[in-house]
Amino acid sequence: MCFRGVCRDVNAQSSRSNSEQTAGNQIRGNMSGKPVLHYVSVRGRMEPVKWLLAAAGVEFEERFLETKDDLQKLRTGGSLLFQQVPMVEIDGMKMVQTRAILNYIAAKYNLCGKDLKERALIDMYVEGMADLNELILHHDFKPADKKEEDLANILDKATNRYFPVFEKVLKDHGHDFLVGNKLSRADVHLLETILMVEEFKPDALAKFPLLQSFKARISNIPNIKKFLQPGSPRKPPLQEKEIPNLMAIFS
Ligand code: IBG
Repeated sequence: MCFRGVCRDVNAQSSRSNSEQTAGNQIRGNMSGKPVLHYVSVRGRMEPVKWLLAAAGVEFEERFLETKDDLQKLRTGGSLLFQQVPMVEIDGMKMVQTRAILNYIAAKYNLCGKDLKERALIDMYVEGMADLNELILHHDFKPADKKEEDLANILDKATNRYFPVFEKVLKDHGHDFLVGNKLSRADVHLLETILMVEEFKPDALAKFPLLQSFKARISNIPNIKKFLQPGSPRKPPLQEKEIPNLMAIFS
């Protein structure tokens, strides 16, 4: 899907204007050693990247595209392999493609299981969640007359296809985490997904007691707890009024 971009301050730590930040980023690169996340100032495709970094306890900086020109600057500067964001500067690379970025972070911070078989399970769970998340991502951009039907489909898929699978995994596996006995990216992505579905339907977990306790447990892991607190880089749900600017940036 194509939208427009925006460039704004991430952690709200800087008093410089957005355009100064954007221009500065082109010139300076990243002196802090922290990953730098280039995206618009909404959840979109960057949010799971922030979740993984936060879960791993990694601090990062954000550069928000605010105009199509901001996106264009990254393109003409040769920073975007496929002319698209998300883009993450990390370990001397300018990574694009959300899944590649997530795979790298998960591998680097040992969130992919202890062996190939754990990794295979984690990948299956994560890909299932990615399918559901893709539906959620596109919901905000559906025309008004299709929104109700689209939401019904999301809730149907969440509560009749995906949540039952993860409820059963937790039951059969019998540990605190989806795979092995240690936090993996699957746990992090599942918590993110649960919270998004609950924004649509607060009682979405009513029939899933193990997912309820999973949610409480994972939310309480210190790095994740911090990310869930107000003032963190986590983004709120997209607002209708933000859509025209996104369309302007990416169209
Ligand atoms: N497969 C790529 C990935 O996962 O990184 C897709 C990237 C992508 O589509 N990026 C969009 C883009 O750069 C921005 S995300 N478009 C410009 C172009 O020329 O293709 C847009 C988006 C939002 C919210 I914001 C939900 C879904 C998509």
